[in-house]
Amino acid sequence: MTGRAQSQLLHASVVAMLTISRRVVGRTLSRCWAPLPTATRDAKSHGTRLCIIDSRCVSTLSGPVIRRSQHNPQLVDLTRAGPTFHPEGLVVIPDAISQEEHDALVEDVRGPLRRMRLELNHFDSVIRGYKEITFSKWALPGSQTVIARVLASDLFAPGTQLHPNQHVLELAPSGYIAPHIDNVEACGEYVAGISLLSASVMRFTYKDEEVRILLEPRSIYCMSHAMRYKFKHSIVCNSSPPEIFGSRSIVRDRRISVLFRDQPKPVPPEMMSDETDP
Ligand SMILES: O=C(O)CCC(=O)C(=O)O
Repeated sequence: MTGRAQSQLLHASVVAMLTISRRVVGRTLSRCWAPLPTATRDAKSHGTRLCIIDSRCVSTLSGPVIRRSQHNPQLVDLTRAGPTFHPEGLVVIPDAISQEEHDALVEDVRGPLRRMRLELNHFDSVIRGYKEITFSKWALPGSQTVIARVLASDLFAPGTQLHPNQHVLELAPSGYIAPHIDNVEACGEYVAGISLLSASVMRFTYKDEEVRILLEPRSIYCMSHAMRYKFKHSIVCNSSPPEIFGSRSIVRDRRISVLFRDQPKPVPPEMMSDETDP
């Protein structure tokens, strides 16, 4: 049997298996996300990708696989980078989700965000002008597909235990995220984010080194290694004159991000930040 025939057979059997399991899982699909303690990527077959959560198959999906190889280096500004920059630790994938998927995510979080007040100051003073929720009730098929596609991507090393919920952060046009390192007691090695609505620039700083990335709507970024542990990251506030990235002038408007993090794990000693907090 040729490799192609073998993969077609595998594909057909997987589709048949999923058709049966989807009949069983059926309408409980969206509720499956919430109560489960961990989400582990991955299981893949040709053309059909399965999302395994605690060994239960809850979703099939179609659409392109999200792969690290889709990283676009033009979205990373290394003009002021130094020796601590870790290329593998910063992936930016443009057009990672479709416009329909983007709109589904925005629609799913619209109600919960609308009911919240804009917070002017985060408890640790890191964020200003924002709303945030922990979210798991993705109801629209487009949103569920995005979540499953991210879990099935190769952004996270195999076996990574992702938090089952996503962190959704809305930033007002006048809001900003000050330079910070995510609490290592709350999350592990990865922070990945899908950007919605408005383009923005994220800045990574470590001592006198700086790296900037351009986050377009529908893109996904993933930070890890030194970029997560040593560099502080921030989303700059709208300034006049506006932030220039390449030939573009970026004026951020209202922005929503959907963030994926993994469970806390020991920080490798060489990754300990030796910078003092601001
Ligand atoms: O909104 C984002 O993409 C980044 C959020 C962030 O910096 C954080 O939650 O630590």
